[in-house]
Amino acid sequence: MRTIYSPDHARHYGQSELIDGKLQPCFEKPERAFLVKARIEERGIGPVEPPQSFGLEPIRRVHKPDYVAFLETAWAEWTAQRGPYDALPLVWPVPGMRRVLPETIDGKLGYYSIDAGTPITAGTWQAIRASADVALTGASLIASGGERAAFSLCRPPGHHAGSDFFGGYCYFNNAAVAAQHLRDKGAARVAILDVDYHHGNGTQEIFYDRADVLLVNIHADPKQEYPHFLGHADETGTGPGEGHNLNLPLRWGTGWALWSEALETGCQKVAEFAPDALVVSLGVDTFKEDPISQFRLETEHFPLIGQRIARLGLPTLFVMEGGYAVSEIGVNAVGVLEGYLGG
Ligand code: SS9
Ligand code: ZN
Repeated sequence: MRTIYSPDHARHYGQSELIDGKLQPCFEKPERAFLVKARIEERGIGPVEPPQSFGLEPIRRVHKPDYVAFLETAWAEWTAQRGPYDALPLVWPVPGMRRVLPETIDGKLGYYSIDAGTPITAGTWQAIRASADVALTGASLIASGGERAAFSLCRPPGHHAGSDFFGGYCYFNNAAVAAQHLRDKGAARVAILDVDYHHGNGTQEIFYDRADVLLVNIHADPKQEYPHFLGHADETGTGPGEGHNLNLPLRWGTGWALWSEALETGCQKVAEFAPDALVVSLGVDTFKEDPISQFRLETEHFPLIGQRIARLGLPTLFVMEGGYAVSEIGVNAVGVLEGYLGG
């Protein structure tokens, strides 16, 4: 399997995030992608290749133009109005207020975000463009029919980013950009299977009213876990998208027995939809030792995930999402790919 990887991810290196009432070192750090790449090479999964440049047009197919423009200039605006240190938002337009775009950077940061854990740094723009290109390059390998499967080693991750907001360490929704690209290159129906520990609220927001993209999410119950305000089981899609969103929330402490049942349910839903291609939002923060998560999957379970996905028999793009147990992220992420290849 070919892996797409750009060293430009390392240009995004946040100093701190607001978590548990404290400013702490960012869990989402360059080392994550370095270690996944090293494990790909160690296990001989296949070539590691740089992305092609796709420009902003395929990104604008799922993100609003004003949001894309904001991300491009946010660092310059922040440094001009504040200083040369990371930008974080701190006030949001909740219901009861008005979402009218402010003129100053503090207001814009709140307007375009959902949390204070997702810094904008000097190299964020370059890194998020590279990450989207990594997803798009992987998608085009699948779309051309040349490859049955590919791995887009994206960083920063994407599934919390919506059509016009960032958060949860995510800026551009790489999996959504890839899924839309597959549609635009001829796939009539695309399914996205999100196995990250956290609900992919951004992906859901982007495709919620669409019948051509099925989204299945297996994640920690939002009543207990981030992102808290989306990801409930009764969210099934709207309008033409009704029935094309399946949320499978699970309680803290979930281990392989219950998690794999949800995977089975999710895979059956994908199979019924009979898509032309599958995008897997591959987070491995379901691991029992993940520092910010509360599921209990073990290293031996990750290949089983890949095996089950392989049984769907679909052209498959794996897109890297979360996973913060840095010493194990490579073993677990590549474990899924090895299970897929052997399954
Ligand atoms: C948990 C705070 C979580 C954001 C997590 C984003 C994960 C992206 N107490 N903060 S995969
Ligand atoms: Zn996650």
